Amino acid sequence: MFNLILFGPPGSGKGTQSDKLVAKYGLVHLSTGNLLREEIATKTPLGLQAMRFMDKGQLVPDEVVIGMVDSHFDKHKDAKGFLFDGFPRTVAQAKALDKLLELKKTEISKVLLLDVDEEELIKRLILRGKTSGRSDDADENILRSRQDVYKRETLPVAAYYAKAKKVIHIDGIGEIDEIFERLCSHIDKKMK
Ligand code: B4P
Repeated sequence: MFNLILFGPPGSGKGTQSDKLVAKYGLVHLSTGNLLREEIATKTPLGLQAMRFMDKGQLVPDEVVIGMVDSHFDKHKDAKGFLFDGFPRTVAQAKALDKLLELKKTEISKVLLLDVDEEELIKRLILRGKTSGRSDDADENILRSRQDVYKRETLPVAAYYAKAKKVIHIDGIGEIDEIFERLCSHIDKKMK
């Protein structure tokens, strides 16, 4: 199996690039943000619980997210690999993912980290908020607090994978296709 993590702050283009990467490489896309929004849309108990955190720009509790990933993972036993998007977002989630992959006798190949400065992120998310209908994009204070949560709770995940020499920094500023090419050139090298 070939498993990648697309990593970066909120608004760095993880969702945008993931759609293109799964189409090119035939990986199973596992976006915890999308899975949580589906749970909210269908008003499941998990969704109603998650909504309380997401609306405030906070992370959903680890046990909720890990359980959800676990069951999604089980639905794709024949996958040739996974693209994890927006997961793991805490060190506890990263450790849980390592264990899950170990049970399947596989591991994370690379963590591709999209570097984008904060003012550009806020600009993108304000723009997305005008059309997305996402309550977590609607208010600049919530957008700023999502960036703070990223620095405090999610950046340590990059340090966790850096210890295993798995992190590759990618310039996340520029045209969408240009950034896609940068990502592909690293993936192609790793897949050879
Ligand atoms: P996510 O759904 O993961 O989304 P995101 O971080 O907001 O955005 P992403 O980086 O995917 O940006 P996108 O491509 O859309 O998280 C939402 C929330 O869910 C979290 O805050 C949290 O509450 C919860 N959650 C999710 N996973 C969790 C977990 N594991 N644990 C706990 N809680 C969890 O791009 C943003 C915008 O920029 C788009 O409008 C796009 O069109 C634009 N854009 C993209 N690339 C661009 C470029 N190159 N130039 C200009 N604009 C660009």
